[in-house]
Amino acid sequence: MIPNFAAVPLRDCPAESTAIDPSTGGSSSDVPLTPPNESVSQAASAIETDESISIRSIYTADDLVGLDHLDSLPGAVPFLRGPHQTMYRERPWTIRQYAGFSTAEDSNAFFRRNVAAGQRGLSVAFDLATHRGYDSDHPRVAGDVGMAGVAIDSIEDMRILFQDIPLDKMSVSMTMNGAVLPIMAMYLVAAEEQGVQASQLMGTIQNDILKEFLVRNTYIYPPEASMRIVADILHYTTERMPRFNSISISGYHMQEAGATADLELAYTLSDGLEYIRAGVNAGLHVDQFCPRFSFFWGVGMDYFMEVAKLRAARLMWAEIVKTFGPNNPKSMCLRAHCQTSGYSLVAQDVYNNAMRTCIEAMAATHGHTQSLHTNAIDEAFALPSDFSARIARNTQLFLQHETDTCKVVDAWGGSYFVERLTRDLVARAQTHIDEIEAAGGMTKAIQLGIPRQRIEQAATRAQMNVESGATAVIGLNRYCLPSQDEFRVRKIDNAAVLQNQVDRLQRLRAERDPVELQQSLAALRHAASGSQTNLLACAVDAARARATVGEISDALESVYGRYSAPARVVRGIYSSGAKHGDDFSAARQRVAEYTNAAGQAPRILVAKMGQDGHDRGQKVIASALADVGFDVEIGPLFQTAEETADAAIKQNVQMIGVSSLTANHLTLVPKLRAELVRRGHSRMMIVVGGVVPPQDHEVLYEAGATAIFGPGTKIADAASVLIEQLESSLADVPHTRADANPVSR
Ligand code: MLC
Ligand code: 5AD
Repeated sequence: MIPNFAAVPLRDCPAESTAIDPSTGGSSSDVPLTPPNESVSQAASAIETDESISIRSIYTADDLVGLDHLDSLPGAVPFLRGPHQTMYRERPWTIRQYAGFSTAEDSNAFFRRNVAAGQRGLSVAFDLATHRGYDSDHPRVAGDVGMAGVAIDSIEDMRILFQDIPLDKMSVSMTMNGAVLPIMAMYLVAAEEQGVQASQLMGTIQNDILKEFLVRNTYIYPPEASMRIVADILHYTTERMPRFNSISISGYHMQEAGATADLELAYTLSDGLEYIRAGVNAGLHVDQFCPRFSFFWGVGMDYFMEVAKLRAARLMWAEIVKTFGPNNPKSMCLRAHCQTSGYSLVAQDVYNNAMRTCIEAMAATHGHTQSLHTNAIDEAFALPSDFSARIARNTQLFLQHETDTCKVVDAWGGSYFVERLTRDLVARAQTHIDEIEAAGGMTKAIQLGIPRQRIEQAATRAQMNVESGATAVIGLNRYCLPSQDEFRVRKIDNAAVLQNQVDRLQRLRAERDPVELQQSLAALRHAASGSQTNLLACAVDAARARATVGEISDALESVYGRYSAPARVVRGIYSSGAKHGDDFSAARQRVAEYTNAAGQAPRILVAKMGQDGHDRGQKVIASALADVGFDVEIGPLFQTAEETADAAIKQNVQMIGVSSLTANHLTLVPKLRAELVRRGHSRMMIVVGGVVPPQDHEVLYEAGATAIFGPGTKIADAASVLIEQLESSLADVPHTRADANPVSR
């Protein structure tokens, strides 16, 4: 597909942005080269990373002294240098692009096109309705069906999703956590219908519920019940699916939520430790299930740090598993999938994202990932189009076919710097693991809010650093384009997908055997109330009886209940940034003047509607607006438009900030406006922030939004716009629309 170009205005770079600022590390010549053994001047030139690791300008053989892993080899404990002896020489990493959108038919066709073009493994993205255990016709999910992934309601959809894809030959990863039972069950039945036995299936189920409570938020049941489900899946796959990876323990989402490398490493491994305990408590020996544990890392722009992270992870995991007395070395071997960083990609000068993704892909492969997804350049606008997906996939093909990446194993082995960094990162991560263990393990630490708080603080700090220019982002705070060409992004017809799903559900409900269905759901409820019967085995029976995702989830919810997490605003971090410029002070001043004149601070509800659990943007914006002087309410996740309107009125706010990252804004913003009008609050302002493609702007303005803030917006700028609009609104002057480009994500 040829991009469709149309000019869109961009926000100006800061005036000083094209000049090199020595304090930001903008020029390497600012850091004097330090001769070996001159430790005083070395210390003077040290730079502190976000992980609080001190980086000197030069490393020598002295830095390797005392490192006891240097003689280790790839393919042997502790696997620091790679899980296999021959690594990519024998078999390159799997090019595994995460994808899914709209209907099972559309996604199946996309998968097959991608495989024909060089992709080697599948990775399924489900829509948020499915993630949260709702059928497409549930009233809470209308705006989410088919938007952020493929809509799956029953075995009928699952069969279509894998049509003409031989499941005994193609390894399939499924990113599913909350609704893991119905999805695994439907996958097993779809395979069965292809004549493929469970024992032949190759692939991975994410099944990592702890990080959902931590950062990703697509949980359904409370933590304890959720861990029972994880343990039952470990049991089932251990007994019947020897080629299948039972879990993909994920740090990726932590990095996306703001975690630095040490936090991502520590909390992911702590989650892994908790899952080992769950397996052992369920009566399994580590050698029965640990060889099929797998991991998932985010890989951002700090190239060396990311290489070090992948190496450090393997070393640390081997040490952790060792304490459980494994006999099989494979139990200690950490294998991982990686995805390049979505957060690092920006809407401004969008083709730069191809270079970012390539650098990140190099870090992932030089760190020796087993499988990789490379993000598409239009990440900040929408799901990948065929055009952007091709560039993303080809990035990996280039590395595999046109470079020497696959020729040598652990090319960084022995590097003074990388080996030292690996060890320093291990030490930093270990302090966080110790903190989690002292709190009683990850489940307890999550309840105490320790990891979430540290990640949110890191996210707010990262936002501040981008805004102040301390972190360089080309095209956003350096070397900006005056305007950029827009290109065509994938657009999903939410209403058409919804109609397709509703029709198919109606046919299914009319045709299946109701007695068989009810019996299978009763058996599932019974299994959930006790502890003896495997929940996945029961879910498979229910899927065979044509139970839907929603019905299987409801059966479990009737026993376990549905979990909702408290929302909180982190204060003081954004304002503590030493490098804030005049715009921050100006925004503060502006808010203070407004507050003095009005007798109260401006009041905003930062809301999340629909099933989108990405709350980094919501949290960061809420914290930053609080720090510039707003009175901020933060709404719970997963709200309907009706609930959001009610909350805003009850909390007596003047404006609602809608944070949208999964394209449900086109359905939910007009609905929110209608609900406010219906309740007699038509003057309440609505502003929208997040991933909003330019072609959606007009629809949102028509629906009554007064401002739209895209990825990268300076929060200080946004605050000034909001005050301006509030004043216009109070003075009954029509708003000027504000496309204040860009906001934080
Ligand atoms: C590989 N093999 C070798 C070898 N290299 N054997 C000998 N020598 C070598 N050099 C063997 C392996 O042992 C294995 O066989 C087989 O080849 C396949 O290699 P693999 O390394 O296991 O690769 P793969 O099958 O791709 O599995 C990678 C994985 C797996 C283990 C990391 O878990 C996986 O595919 N994960 C993907 C997860 C994913 O896509 N997640 C998306 C999340 S997106 P054998 O016999 O040992 O199996 C998301 C976003 C969101 O979460 O929030 O929505
Ligand atoms: N298709 C392709 N990529 C997706 N991502 C999320 N959903 C999809 C999808 N349906 C990617 C984005 C996002 C990350 C979590 O996964 O890159 O940042």
